[in-house]
Amino acid sequence: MPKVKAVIFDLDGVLISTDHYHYEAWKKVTNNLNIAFDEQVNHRLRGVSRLESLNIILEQEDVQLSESEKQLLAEEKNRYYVQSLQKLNKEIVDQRVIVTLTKLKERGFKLAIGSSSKNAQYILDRLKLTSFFDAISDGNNITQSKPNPEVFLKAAEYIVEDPGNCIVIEDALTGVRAAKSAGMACVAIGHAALTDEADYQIETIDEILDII
Ligand code: B16
Ligand code: MG
Repeated sequence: MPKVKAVIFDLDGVLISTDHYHYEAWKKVTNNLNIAFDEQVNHRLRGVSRLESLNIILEQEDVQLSESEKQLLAEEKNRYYVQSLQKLNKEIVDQRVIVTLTKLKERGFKLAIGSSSKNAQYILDRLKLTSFFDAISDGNNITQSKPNPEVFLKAAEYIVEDPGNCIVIEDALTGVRAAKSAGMACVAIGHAALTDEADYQIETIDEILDII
């Protein structure tokens, strides 16, 4: 592996887990529509953009909606989700996250976020994590979501680093594929650790400190 100079973190599922908030928000939308939605479908939404998530939910039930109807449902889901995000605060951040980010900064690595979420900045602010990062690449600055590499390539561009010197930490298979197709090394954590498509698998985030 070439010398790693920068670490790009996925947000949801890596630095914080808001899966259940996404699930509850989509559940309210699907209940209103009277269509089926369960934890297994929710699992397929990991790392996937809001509109693509809705398409995955609708394809289960073969529901046809116009683009403007979908837009309204995605906005409704986001209102529920953002309401839940009010519960986030710095006390709920796993101490291993703080220790890992602190030590990586001390060791001179550039740190960036590479998230599909359009709420990434808000979440980081609520968790008081924003100051650790040199750049945030998220759902607001991309046109194609993971497994397209755009979000990670933009992160590398923002921190002025060669993609080959970046390592990505991801919890979603789509994110692992995005990282690999960006030409970056990838560490899988959580659900993505079940795949061998990443270069490394870890159980807890502080294990990165032994890898790079
Ligand atoms: P939003 P990540 C992703 O975040 C989530 O894993 C995924 O479930 C969600 O649909 C996506 O963000 C979009 O989020 O609705 O807030 O824009 O894992 O890429 O940090
Ligand atoms: Mg994720």
